[in-house]
Amino acid sequence: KSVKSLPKNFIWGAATAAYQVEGATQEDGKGINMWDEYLSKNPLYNPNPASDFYHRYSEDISLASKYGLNAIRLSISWVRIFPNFDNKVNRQGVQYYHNLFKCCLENNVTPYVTLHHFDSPQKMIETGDWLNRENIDKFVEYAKFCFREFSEVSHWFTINELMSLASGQYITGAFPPNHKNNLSEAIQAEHNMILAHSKVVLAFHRICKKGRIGCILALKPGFPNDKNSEADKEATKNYEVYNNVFLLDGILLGKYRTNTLKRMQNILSINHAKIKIETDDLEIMQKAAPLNGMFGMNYYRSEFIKSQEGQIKGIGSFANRNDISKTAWGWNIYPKGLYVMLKRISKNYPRLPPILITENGIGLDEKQSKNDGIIDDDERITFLDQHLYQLLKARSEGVNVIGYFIWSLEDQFSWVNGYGKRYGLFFVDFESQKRFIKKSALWCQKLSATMTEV
Ligand code: GCO
Repeated sequence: KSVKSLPKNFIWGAATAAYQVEGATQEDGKGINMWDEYLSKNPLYNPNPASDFYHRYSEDISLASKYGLNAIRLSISWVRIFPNFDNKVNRQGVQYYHNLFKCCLENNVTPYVTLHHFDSPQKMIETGDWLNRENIDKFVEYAKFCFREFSEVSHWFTINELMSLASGQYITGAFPPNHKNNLSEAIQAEHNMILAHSKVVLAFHRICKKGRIGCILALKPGFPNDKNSEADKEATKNYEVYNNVFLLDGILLGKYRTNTLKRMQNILSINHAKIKIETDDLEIMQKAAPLNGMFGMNYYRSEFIKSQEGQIKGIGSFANRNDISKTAWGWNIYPKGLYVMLKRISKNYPRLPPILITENGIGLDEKQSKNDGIIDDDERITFLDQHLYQLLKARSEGVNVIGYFIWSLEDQFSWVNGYGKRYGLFFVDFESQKRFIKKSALWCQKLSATMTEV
């Protein structure tokens, strides 16, 4: 049951994020983002040089092309464009991204560009982050600048993984501003990001005559741990709204359906939390929803929900299933969850635009090969193959899924794991910055050569 060939015109890519690969955090006029500030005060990991992509991107893009990828996900670092969170443009930052996009196009690797990938300007954090509605309009101004300036880009994503960002910032506290257990702030930030996304979609359609825009959500399906337990099933319904459906409704429908809002209000009230949704918000969301030209879904794992309460009341907690294999970081390996989620959103959101799996991959604790040879990552090939198989199964049943981006093109800096969790198709020796091919890159190349009609 492994993938033998890819559909013709399939988007076959790998994904990166500016702050995770670029390094050069103080170079060419770049401003300070929330990670620069946080890591300078809490030196958990050094974000320099990361994978030194800022200087080595042409080598990495030609590797992507050589191993058969026809697309790459990149993100723009907001503070390279507007270092001081005002409207003063940093031309060196702008030029870097022009050079990068030109290199992609010359190598026939289509750039899919994310405007915000977990890297808010520090000055945004200091003025209330997404919770301050003026910052939503700052984001719209930044997006409009990019749409006008980077006309060579025709595939845009607004914000990456809204829920992972808000949860890291306001529930777990792993992301700046490191607030813990604040459900009001987390869900308000998510709603405000959905509003920001919607405003940017409307701006995109006013400015750009061609191209597509979308949003990227990390969708993590929940399944009742005990199918015969009403309590597990009820907790799972609430978990699904909390983790997936609230955001899917906001982005793809431009409204929160009655049942969605009822369950979210219930979760908020039993956690003594509340959010504000303005009527104008919903009008803007409603106008923008049908103008999404694509939808990005990041999938890593699924969870099995038991009714026993966890950190957030009302959404149960995650069962530890010893019948499900896990990664070295304890993440359930459950390829079927990708298929189930694709089928579910295809059924529940009829006007769904083309779907891209914008991240899927496995972090491994890999060592450099002895003789500088090819690194054997069969575990990653198995993981990717099993998930790609589920994607193609959903597609064969009519789901409009048109592409797959592996997380990640190369080993990179991780927000919470530093340099220890390697996801790349290419191994990076962070001392020498030498790249070493892994077997999964050869797997990509082989499949790329099979692009025939499936
Ligand atoms: C990690 C995570 C990240 C995310 C990505 C989210 O280990 O830090 O896997 O790499 O997957 O940044 O879009």
